Amino acid sequence: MTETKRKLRKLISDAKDLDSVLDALVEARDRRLCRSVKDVLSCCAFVLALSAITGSNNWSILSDAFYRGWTLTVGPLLSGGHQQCAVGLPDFLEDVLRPPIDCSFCIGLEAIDKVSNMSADTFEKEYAYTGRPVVVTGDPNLGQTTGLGFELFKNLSKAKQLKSCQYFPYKTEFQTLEEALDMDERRAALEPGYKPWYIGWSVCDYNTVEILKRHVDSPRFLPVDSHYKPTLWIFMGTPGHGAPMHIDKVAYPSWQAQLSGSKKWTLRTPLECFFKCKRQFEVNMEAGHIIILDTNVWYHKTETIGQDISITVGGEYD
Ligand SMILES: O=C(O)CCC(=O)C(=O)O
Repeated sequence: MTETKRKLRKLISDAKDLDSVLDALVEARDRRLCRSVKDVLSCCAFVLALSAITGSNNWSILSDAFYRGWTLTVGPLLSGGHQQCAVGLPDFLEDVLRPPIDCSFCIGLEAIDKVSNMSADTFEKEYAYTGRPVVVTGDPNLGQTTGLGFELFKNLSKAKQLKSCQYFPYKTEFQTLEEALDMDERRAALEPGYKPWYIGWSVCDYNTVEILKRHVDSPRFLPVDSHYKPTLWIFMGTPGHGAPMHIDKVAYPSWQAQLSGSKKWTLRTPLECFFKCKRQFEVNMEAGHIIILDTNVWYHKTETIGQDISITVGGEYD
């Protein structure tokens, strides 16, 4: 007897009524259909990735055709008849199908600049809109950061004053930010024997942003006429953990200030720039450093290093 038949037989003997048996069968059929659709998509993705890597001009024609095919045929078909398949494109396909990036932002770049006391003028001319990452030290606004840490977040969360818009549990088991901030105090304090953790979340609720802004200011060198979104991002966690390699789809470039602890950033150029630019950069951030990064063009991953919990706050500017 095949594995599938064995499973079905068990399902039928466990089932309470005919309806649940039928549901299970429909589910099994949909899952099988999803699998074959995913196989076809993977093949297409492979061809697209290959043409992207080799810099083929056919890339945009191919990816455009793929997107059209998806939105006109596969998407509606999946969402109409087979709810389980009606998911967005898998992450790796999103990556492959994103519009190709103009590599001018990384051409000739050999290392990430470190600038102390960056002026608004230099920032605007050399870094703000060029896609060149930079690490800034000695920003006076960051020197005034007070009390932003686990304790404050925990208290705000308990008082229902910490509203998050997006939450990333990464490899932790915490389903919500509230759950994460309610973790065992000894685990939060990094006591030996307790499980490591790393989480991130965004705050876009006006009142919550205002509360956090009493504790931390945006970097002084950001363009004065920047209408940056009031959203703030917080990432924090224990050594050895961080965010996996990914590329973002956010509106603007970002800044991120290291408030405490240390974190290693690994930046990778997109595939289409592999033969035009250096492929990978690393930079270690210490408390008081601010990284400027266009996370829409740089793949990036992070890892807390050193002995302490890393806490960062960041945002976007335009
Ligand atoms: O700081 C981190 O650990 C992750 C940051 C990140 O992935 C982002 O800003 O897109």
